[in-house]
Amino acid sequence: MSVTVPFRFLHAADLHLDSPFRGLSKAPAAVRSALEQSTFSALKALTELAIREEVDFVVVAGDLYDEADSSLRAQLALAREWSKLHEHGIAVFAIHGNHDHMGGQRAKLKLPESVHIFGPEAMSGQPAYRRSGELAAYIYGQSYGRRAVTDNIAASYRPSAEAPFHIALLHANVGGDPSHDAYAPCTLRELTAGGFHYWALGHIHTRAILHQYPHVVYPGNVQGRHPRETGSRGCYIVDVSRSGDVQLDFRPLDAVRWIEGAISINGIPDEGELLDKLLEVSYELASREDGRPVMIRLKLTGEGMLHSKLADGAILADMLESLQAEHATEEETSAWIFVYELEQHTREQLDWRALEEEESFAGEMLRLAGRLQRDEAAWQSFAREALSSIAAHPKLGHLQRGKWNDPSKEWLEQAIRLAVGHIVRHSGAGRE
Ligand SMILES: [Mn+2]
Repeated sequence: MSVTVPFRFLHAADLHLDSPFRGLSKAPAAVRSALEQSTFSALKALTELAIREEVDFVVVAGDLYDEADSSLRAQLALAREWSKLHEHGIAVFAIHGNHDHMGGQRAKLKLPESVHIFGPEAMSGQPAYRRSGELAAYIYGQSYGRRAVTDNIAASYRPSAEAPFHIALLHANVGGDPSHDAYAPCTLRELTAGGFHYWALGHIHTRAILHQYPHVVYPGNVQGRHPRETGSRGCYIVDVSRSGDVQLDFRPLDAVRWIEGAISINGIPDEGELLDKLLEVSYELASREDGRPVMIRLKLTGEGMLHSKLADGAILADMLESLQAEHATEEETSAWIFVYELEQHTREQLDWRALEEEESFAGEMLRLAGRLQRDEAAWQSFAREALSSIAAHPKLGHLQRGKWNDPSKEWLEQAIRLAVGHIVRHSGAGRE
């Protein structure tokens, strides 16, 4: 395939403007306000990126607003940012998704004429031009008219015009991702067979390139909205060459990043050293996020003498507070660190070697685990038998995506530590 002219566009989705951040009443004011501003900051970063990278146009695949009855603040922000793009000759093509469907209440704000929002009735198409005026592509889309669109709208998408390149905007759950609502369900196969060159998707918040030539792409959301949306969030800059080559370049836009890390208590003698270690690890984690403010969840793992102290919730809470206080001193800088949660996953320190020799149920279990560790075939058949009822269960079987049939040795390690730990705790055996 060859296109008439090379061009560049920006693909984003799921801006979720004015997302609320709940459950952070104890966070310092600077942290709370940065989070409240974060979706707006990401939008501004998007505008700046589009201008700096001299893209020809921007496509946004739904969930511009977090709520269908969107706040005036969110609408004003979008109108303001898109006016800036308009001034730079950058057109915007967008659809509404389930969060910001067109059935909601909105002020009638005037958007620049270079912004095109696709309607909810049916798929329609629009020409997209390079900033220098040549026709670059046709863009197609259909917005949600109500929250729950459960029919396959992709099935009605057709490339209609004689354009050199066809870009389809779609807010949908492709392939039935169970972690997101099954809106506008469709399969990857349907999309790749549809005659489009690039499916600019939205809805799933974790970026993924599902297919190349034709490209089927989720850019993910532009800002993590809660602790489970970890890691960098942003958009793709897409370059289409004269010969039809498509190149994607991910660019982060997030203003605050949610991350997590784990610290083992093995060998740490007291709370003072643990606090030092927690500080060190949080700096180390934050330093990998190119100077962005970070929200960190730290998990305490391992076995050691601190376990029994940490099992006391009050000490854990004190530890978290001290850690937050240490970080609060740098709050003035733009790259602040806030540890919002300290999770306790530690275990009692056991004398595993003595236990393995012991004539007890725990000892017998440890010896069995040892034999299974050494004998792959024995482990496979043992695990399959033990897990067969879960694998056959109509709902549970989907968890872990069929990994029940390929049991990991790590499970054995985790299971034996958990089981023996419980037994010992209730019998008093094997303690150091
Ligand atoms: Mn969304």
